[in-house]
Amino acid sequence: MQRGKFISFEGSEGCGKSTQIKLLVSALEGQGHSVLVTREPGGTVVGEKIRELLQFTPEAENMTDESELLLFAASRAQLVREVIEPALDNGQWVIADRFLDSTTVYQGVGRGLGIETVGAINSFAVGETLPDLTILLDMDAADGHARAVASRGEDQPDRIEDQPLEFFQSVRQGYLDLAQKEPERIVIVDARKTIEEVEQSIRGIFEERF
Ligand code: T5A
Repeated sequence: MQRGKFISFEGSEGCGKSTQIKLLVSALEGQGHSVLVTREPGGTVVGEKIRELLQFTPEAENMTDESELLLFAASRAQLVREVIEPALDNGQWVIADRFLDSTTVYQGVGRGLGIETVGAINSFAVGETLPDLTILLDMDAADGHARAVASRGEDQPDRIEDQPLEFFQSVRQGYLDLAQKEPERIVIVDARKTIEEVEQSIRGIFEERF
């Protein structure tokens, strides 16, 4: 059995990851691939409990940045071993809506915990499981925020979405720095374009890579 491909989507809020993942899944399935989509935090019983704690538990408002980092890592450690590795071994393609780069930039840069510290914890959490390709949907943080607010409607922002604009600006810069360090794995796509144009760019990258 040929091992499946592992692709992650990254970017700050409202950049269009979920929208593009849906389109990509239907294209890949149309080519005969079996595809599994994961989201982070979450994706397992343990991970969904952690998601609730991280995002929607008002009593957890005094959570320290260090605890936040370890909880994201714990959710991912479970997801990798329980879901991602078995699926890849089974020949499935795995599309991850966020993976370890989110922790590097949100906790390492945004929260200021440092990318070396976060890198060590990320490595412990995921072991050898790294994406073959990462699509970074890049756009101005304020525009992404406006999209996210519009699509949220009446729903309240979660604990992280509620951060000030500067937080998301540093997250964006963190992603761009990461892409510069790992140009083979991380490909930047201009997320300001229309949904169809972004989809075409991603298709082009897939045709070239796989
Ligand atoms: N987090 C996560 C950490 O801090 N550390 C970590 O390690 C991890 C894994 C996750 C939160 O946790 C943080 C990051 C996040 O703050 P989430 O609920 O999963 O929270 O939220 P996000 O991943 O940020 O997802 P969003 O729903 O905000 O953004 P998406 O998925 O990127 O955007 P999408 O596709 O839902 O689109 C948003 C809106 O824009 C429109 C869509 O129709 C939708 O209305 N849209 C476009 N409009 C115009 N042009 C385009 N090209 C468009 N593409 C989409």
